[in-house]
Amino acid sequence: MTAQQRTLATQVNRIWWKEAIVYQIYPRSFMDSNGDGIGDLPGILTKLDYLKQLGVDVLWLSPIYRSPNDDNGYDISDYQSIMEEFGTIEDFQRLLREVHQRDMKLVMDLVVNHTSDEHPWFVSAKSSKQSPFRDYYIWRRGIEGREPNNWASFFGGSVWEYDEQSDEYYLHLFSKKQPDLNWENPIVRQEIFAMMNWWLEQGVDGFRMDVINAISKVEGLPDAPGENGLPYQWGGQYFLNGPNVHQWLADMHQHVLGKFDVMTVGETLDVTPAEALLYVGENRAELNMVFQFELMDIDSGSSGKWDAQPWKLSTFKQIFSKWQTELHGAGWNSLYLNNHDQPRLVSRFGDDVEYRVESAKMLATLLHTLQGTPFIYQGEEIGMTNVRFETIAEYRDIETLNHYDESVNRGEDPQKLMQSIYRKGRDNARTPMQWSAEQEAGFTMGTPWIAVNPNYTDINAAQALADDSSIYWYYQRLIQLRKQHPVIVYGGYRLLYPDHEGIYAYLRTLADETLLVLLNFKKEIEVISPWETAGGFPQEILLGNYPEPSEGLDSQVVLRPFEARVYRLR
Ligand code: TEU
Ligand code: CA
Repeated sequence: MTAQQRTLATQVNRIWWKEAIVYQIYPRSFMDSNGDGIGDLPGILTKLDYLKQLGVDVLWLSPIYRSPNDDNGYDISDYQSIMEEFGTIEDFQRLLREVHQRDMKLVMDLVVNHTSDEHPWFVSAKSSKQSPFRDYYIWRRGIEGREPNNWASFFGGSVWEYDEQSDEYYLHLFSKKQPDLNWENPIVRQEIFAMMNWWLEQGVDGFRMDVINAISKVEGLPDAPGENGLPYQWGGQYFLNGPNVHQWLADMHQHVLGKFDVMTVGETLDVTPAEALLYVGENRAELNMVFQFELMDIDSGSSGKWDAQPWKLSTFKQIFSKWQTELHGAGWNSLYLNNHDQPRLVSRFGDDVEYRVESAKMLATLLHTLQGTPFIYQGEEIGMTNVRFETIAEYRDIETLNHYDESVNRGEDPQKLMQSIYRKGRDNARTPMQWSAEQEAGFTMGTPWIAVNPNYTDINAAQALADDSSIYWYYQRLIQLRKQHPVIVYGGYRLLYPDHEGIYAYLRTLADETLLVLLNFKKEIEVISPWETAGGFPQEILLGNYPEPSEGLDSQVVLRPFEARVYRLR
């Protein structure tokens, strides 16, 4: 036994979801099996070997429940059946079986801050104030002919929708087809816990919980300061991390999660590491990890995400370092740089033109050598990029379309709006998975629900599988590296060169093993002599994203554009 293995055996409590790699599937855009242009469960089934070969352990499916698709499944009309376009419950059971047969796990998306307005609960609630389901949602009378308060919805306009029949408004943080559930009602909590138990009894291995820190709203739902409603950045005080959220999650743990060996990750907008620890602290029985948004907000301007700004590497490093340090030994991090709501990582943080392959591998090296559970979003492993559709008519996302309409109505320049949509729109991540250079990228035999990115002829999985220097195979090596070196999962973290605007360098240490990770985030060549600061000398290079080592003095490292290296030190 090496010292490292001894440390591991005695000091570290090994847990499968800390060692796992998660792969997120956005089913609508993953693989279409029947030519209707919409990805489906039988389609996913045909790609399990591709995912297994990559080395991932857990698949997270974005919502597959019945839904009218106002927000692509994040508006659920029946929590216990499968969306017709995606298949049947039998298709689901088969998928789950085949995932388990391959020794992988499957995590469901849990969307319980709101339902669809077509959910039978809401249909009944709306039909009459006497409905037993009325109190499943949040209804208020207007004040002097206007909305009960001035909060703004994430998807534009007020959070309140007027219902003429009852002369009351209902609250929706997202679209008006996504009414918020009233978690204050204990029957609502019971219903949700029962539904979760049902899925866990089916054999699913956990949940990714949609906007879970929004379920508890501030009592009295008071007005926010400011005349035009509540901009997103201020939301925290009113409906994020609200007064009862921890009690309810503790109850959920007691009545549901604690009974199973499952993985949970909460999507939590606007949380600091200290707030995150209240959800994921190892001394608290709530969630395993959360998705933080600090990094995703790094390029947001004062008016929010659409007002995209340049970002600085020093800030980027500061954010990661803060989360690495503050959660170490106390809670657990999730690691991600994109998902179905965010632009593609290589377009946002790398270079998707000249150094697409190098920068995709460099960013992957970051995610897979930090402490936390890495999440890969479909297509990331082949370096898929943002898309630029010529007209707004080709876009599908409700957030993008509402934003465009509202802004054009306010008189903003459509050309400028398209530029910000190219940079930040959610459809960047939602174009079909690029499987091959064949028709519609091999995604469908029909017409896809959203157009494929025209670059599929060059960027696709078939090409990646055939090229042993591809991004795909690099991800496979990174995943293996993590499995071979527990220091990557359980070790400590120390940042070097905090103020450097070109290089991200850090040490990972566990017992006698120390790794040094060097990442060049720029096109310019950088030369550094890290050994003294690192307190060690190179023993071997475990991984790099350039085939040949660069020339330089022994004491120096020459980092080429977007170069990544992982050293083992002695
Ligand atoms: O996202 C929560 C959320 O706040 C996002 O709307 C985010 O602010 C936005 O996408 C940034 O552009 C979750 C889901 O991930 C998202 O797909 C859903 O639309 C949303 O909840 C409502 O369920
Ligand atoms: Ca289909």
